[in-house]
Amino acid sequence: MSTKKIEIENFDFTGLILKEPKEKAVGLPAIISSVKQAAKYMDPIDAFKLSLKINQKGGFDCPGCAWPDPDDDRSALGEYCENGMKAIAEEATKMSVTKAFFAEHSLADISKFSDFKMGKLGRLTEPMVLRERAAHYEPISWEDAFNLIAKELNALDSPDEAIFYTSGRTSNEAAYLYQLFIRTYGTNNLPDCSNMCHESSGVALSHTLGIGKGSVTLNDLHEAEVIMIMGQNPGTNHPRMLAALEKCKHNGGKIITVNPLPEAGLLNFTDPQSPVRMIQGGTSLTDIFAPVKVNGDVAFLKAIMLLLVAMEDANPGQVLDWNFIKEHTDGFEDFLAELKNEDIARCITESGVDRETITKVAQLMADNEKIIICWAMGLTQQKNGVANIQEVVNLLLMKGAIGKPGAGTCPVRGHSNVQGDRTMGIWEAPQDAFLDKLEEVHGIRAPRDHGYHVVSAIEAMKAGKGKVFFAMGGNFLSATPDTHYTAEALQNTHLTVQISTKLNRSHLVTGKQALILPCLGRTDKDAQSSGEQFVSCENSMGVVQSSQGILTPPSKHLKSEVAIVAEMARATLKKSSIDWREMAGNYDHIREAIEATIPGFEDYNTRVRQSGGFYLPNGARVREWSTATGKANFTTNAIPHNKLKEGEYIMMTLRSHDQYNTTLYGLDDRYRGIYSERRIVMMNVNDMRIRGWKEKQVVNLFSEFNGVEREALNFLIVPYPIPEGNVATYFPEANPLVPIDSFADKSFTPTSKLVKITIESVS
Ligand SMILES: Nc1nc2c(c(=O)[nH]1)N[C@H]1C(S)=C(S)[C@@H](COP(=O)(O)OP(=O)(O)OC[C@H]3O[C@@H](n4cnc5c(=O)[nH]c(N)nc54)[C@H](O)[C@@H]3O)O[C@H]1N2
Ligand SMILES: Nc1nc2c(c(=O)[nH]1)N[C@H]1C(S)=C(S)[C@@H](COP(=O)(O)OP(=O)(O)OC[C@H]3O[C@@H](n4cnc5c(=O)[nH]c(N)nc54)[C@H](O)[C@@H]3O)O[C@H]1N2
Ligand SMILES: [Mo]
Repeated sequence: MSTKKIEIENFDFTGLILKEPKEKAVGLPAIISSVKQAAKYMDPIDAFKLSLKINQKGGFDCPGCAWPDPDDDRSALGEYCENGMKAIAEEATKMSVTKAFFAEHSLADISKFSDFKMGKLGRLTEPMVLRERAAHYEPISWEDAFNLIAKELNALDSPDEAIFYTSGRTSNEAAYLYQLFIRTYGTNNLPDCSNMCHESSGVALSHTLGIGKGSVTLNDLHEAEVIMIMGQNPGTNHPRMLAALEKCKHNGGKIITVNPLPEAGLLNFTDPQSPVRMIQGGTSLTDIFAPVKVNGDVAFLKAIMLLLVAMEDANPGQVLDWNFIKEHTDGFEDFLAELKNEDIARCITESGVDRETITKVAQLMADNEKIIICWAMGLTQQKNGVANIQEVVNLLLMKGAIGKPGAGTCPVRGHSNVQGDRTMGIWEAPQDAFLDKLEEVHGIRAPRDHGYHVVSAIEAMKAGKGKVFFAMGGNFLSATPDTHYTAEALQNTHLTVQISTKLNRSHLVTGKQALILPCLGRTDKDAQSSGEQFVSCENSMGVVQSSQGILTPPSKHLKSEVAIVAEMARATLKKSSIDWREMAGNYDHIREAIEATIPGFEDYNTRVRQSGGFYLPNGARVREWSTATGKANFTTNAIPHNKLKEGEYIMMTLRSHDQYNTTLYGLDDRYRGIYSERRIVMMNVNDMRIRGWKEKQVVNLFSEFNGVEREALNFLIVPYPIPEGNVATYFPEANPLVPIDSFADKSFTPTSKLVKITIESVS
């Protein structure tokens, strides 16, 4: 028996180097950076083959982000981007983790590796089991692994004691089959990464517009007169979005950026596919930069709306879209009355943006009709995440800027198929209509009680009510809030199972027993009994497209996610009337079931084979409102107050340029000028001066919430242009500070961008 400790965090510094933050994104340095990454970790022929197929019609869907591909012409070089290439290099690496590695290294040994080093070990190659009290993982046959899962699942007092997490890379086919298995087994415990991501968008948009997805298409972005980008860093996280913004500017559009940080990618951009423009120096993207305080967005939006109302009063009929408001919306009177109660001076102060800038933004909104608002985690991961997005909707509704060309809502999704997974029924709170259909199509009885989301799943495991934890991808331990609390929760279970491509810390912090089930990735060929298969994914704008890998898998022991689910279902559900093997043998059969169950997938097998795929129906896009009122709803939302005591700061946790969530491509954050170190805290120089602190000062961070103290030790201060009172750290290093019980109202999304902390100098 091993008594050695599993490390949950790694505190070592790696050698901080600071340079001036960049004012320009992409261009030549981006190409060099991704080529270096590919050259270092991939076979050169594989790298070349993949670069030609990425996001091409009939190619594979980049496992990076969920940004859509152009409907028409796509660059011959592939819809290429630096971070897409890095995502691929990470998956198509020539390195691999074999049974010899696990024989040599105990869990305790591996846990001493940094996350960066662990990721670089390469692809997982065969199923492994961690027996009770063992110090090492050992090989297990697939059959024994499925039998172990079946035994544990069937031994539970209730199916609700099992929890099935999903990350957002899972294809439509695997996701549909997975939820079908889970519901046939008998639970709706389907937490997913959306719970930590765009759940606030889903909740807000469903209530106000009747669909939890955005309303715009890529062409709308090209056509917009004004695009406002809130709480999003596309230069790093959605690089191909910059090309759409550039097109918008080229067509005369204006861009407003609302962000506490002057993110490089939004200031200036050079398209890597345009050598001429690369030499010319690129396009300046942002016309107005509004540096809001963290969580100042409701106040900011209300200030703009108050100015619009004032302009409308001065010029009746010139500013607001009365026809739209009358015909399509509900609740305008109440909304307006509440809005007029707000004091504009107070809104401006609370937003952190000066009056002049806010007036300029309001003027642009007043003068134009085709307006798009884009947002990501800066708005959703807040206590008032749902309110943030409802205010975004209010502003668009006043202007009638939804459901017409060049206008609408644009929540920019994260994982490449996170939106598709939800469409497929990966949701702890499924609608009855969906469950009715599932029952009808498959002759099963679907459970009706809603299941656990991420936060309640952790609480359930902590309380001993969640006994088997299953993860379809992802890195639950490191991605969730309150890392040490989550670790205790996972360690409380009987069995943890991870279907994964790469080793991560969730494989080390386990239940009494643990399984690693290695699977094929997006870039791998997927051969089943009827031949080679393709899968399909839905991007941020509701386009469903096929994706087919082209590389020989890194090991012959890998199974596809679909095959794993099917075999697990066969082992667990002895009397199931569903032919799991037939579906796994030919994914067309899964798509037939999807077509029968979910609206919008008519002729799925034909249309998914069409070049470029097809659009799913979207009510908001055509002004059909599936809301309780049958109209688009205005809402009223209070301005949040974050009173800080002396020495308190609001911390947001961000992605660096060299990471994909918990996967670290490298240790640099090139655009922000922060190199070779991740244990940093960005701080305003005035705040530093008050405390007498210098650049690279070593500090510890503490958060106190509902009487519980949390800490994250050993961080280096980086002076940065961030509003006073706000600080920024990287995710996942700062996750131990995010309280488990601090989540957004209504959406339960952890407040990863709103953590009150104190900071103490170490020396
Ligand atoms: N290369 C790469 N691509 C990715 C990912 C990755 O890790 N790496 N992750 C994927 C995933 S899952 C997701 S969800 C997306 C995430 O994409 P983003 O949401 O762009 O990612 P974050 O780093 O969380 O950045 C949030 C931005 O919000 C700003 N912000 C923070 N607080 C506030 C606030 O109160 N108000 C406003 N207005 N802004 C605020 C921050 O300064 C930052 O610019 O990216 C996806 N794409
Ligand atoms: N503090 C803080 N916490 C956050 C956030 C934040 O901004 N701040 N962001 C949140 C957000 S937006 C999200 S989406 C979550 C992300 O949470 P997750 O989705 O759980 O985390 P990832 O790091 O994306 O998961 C990476 C792992 O997925 C596995 N993987 C990769 N590709 C595949 C595949 O094709 N199939 C399978 N089966 N496995 C694969 C690999 O083993 C890899 O180690 O984190 C959330 N956590
Ligand atoms: Mo995400």
